[in-house]
Amino acid sequence: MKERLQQIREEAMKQIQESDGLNKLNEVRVNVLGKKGELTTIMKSMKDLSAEERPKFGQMVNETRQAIETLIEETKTKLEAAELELALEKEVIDVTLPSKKQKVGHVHPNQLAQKEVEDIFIGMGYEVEEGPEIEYDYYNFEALNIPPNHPAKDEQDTFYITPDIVLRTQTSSVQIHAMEKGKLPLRMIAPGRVFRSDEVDATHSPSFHQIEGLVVDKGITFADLKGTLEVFAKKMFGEDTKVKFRPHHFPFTEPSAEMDMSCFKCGGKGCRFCKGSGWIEILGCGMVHPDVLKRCNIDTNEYSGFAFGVGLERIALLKYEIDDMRLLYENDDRFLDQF
Ligand code: 2NL
Repeated sequence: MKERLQQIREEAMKQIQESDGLNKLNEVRVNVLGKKGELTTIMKSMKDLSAEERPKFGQMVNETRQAIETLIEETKTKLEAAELELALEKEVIDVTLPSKKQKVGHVHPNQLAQKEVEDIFIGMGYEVEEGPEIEYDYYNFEALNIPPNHPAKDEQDTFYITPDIVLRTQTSSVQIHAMEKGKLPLRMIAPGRVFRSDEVDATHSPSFHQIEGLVVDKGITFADLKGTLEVFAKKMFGEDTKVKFRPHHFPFTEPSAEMDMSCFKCGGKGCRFCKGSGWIEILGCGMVHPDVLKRCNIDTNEYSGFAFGVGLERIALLKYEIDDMRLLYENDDRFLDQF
């Protein structure tokens, strides 16, 4: 039996040393020390020994068990360290590698143009105000002198949410709210998204942007309107820009006008850009209709005002010489990267 014990010990030690992983080591441990292991089996056969041999042999078995357990522990520690080392090596991150390139966006030409218009008017003491894109019929039409039977109110031109709630067709509603608040004088611009039930083509879209302007103060005249909008055109399109006003009609202004500016491409000689006329139509404007002021509880004996509206896309197309409005909505990187 002693020899058998010695054999078990040597065999176990060898197998432990040859273990190449924690699983293998555990297998050896179970085979030798486990409930049905070799060492346990030999312990059980101790009953066949004589009474004096038994304690001696018992001690030897215990020593063997101890020695095997110690070696298993040591080997386990070594194998664990080796496995950790391997894992760390595999997971190593090379911080010197170049990172993935994140594409940097560009400011949209609409935004560029809006910012420029805003800065020009802020420079003249105007405030920039915003308002809701969904409006009551009253603020979009009625307050602006647009009567119930006006063609602009046709469902072919306006998106209706309910019979008296619409997607705003102009940002004038923001200015009506401002006038209703009653804090005068008023010098403001209202940039924002507006909606018209239009088919998409090179110059139309069901959703576009507008900037409206409004001044209400004592003694405001058409001369103030002309001077202000001339300064705007020069700052926006260059100091050599000339402007002229043509009579027009809007329900919310009286008198009303459209402003043309000299073509910044040919300086007024006539070219493809201005279709040979030397002039480019740029905005609509006028003196705020007294009925509009009165509806906002503004005393027309004391106060008067002027207003204008300009399409942001139109400004962007002109300023950056883009020939199709659809380019502004497609978000094609190759287009936007140019700005
Ligand atoms: C255009 C030009 C315009 C206004 C908008 C306005 C706003 C208030 C009162 C009076 Cl609160 N007028 N806005 C005035 C003139 C022209 O827009 O071409 N629109 C389609």
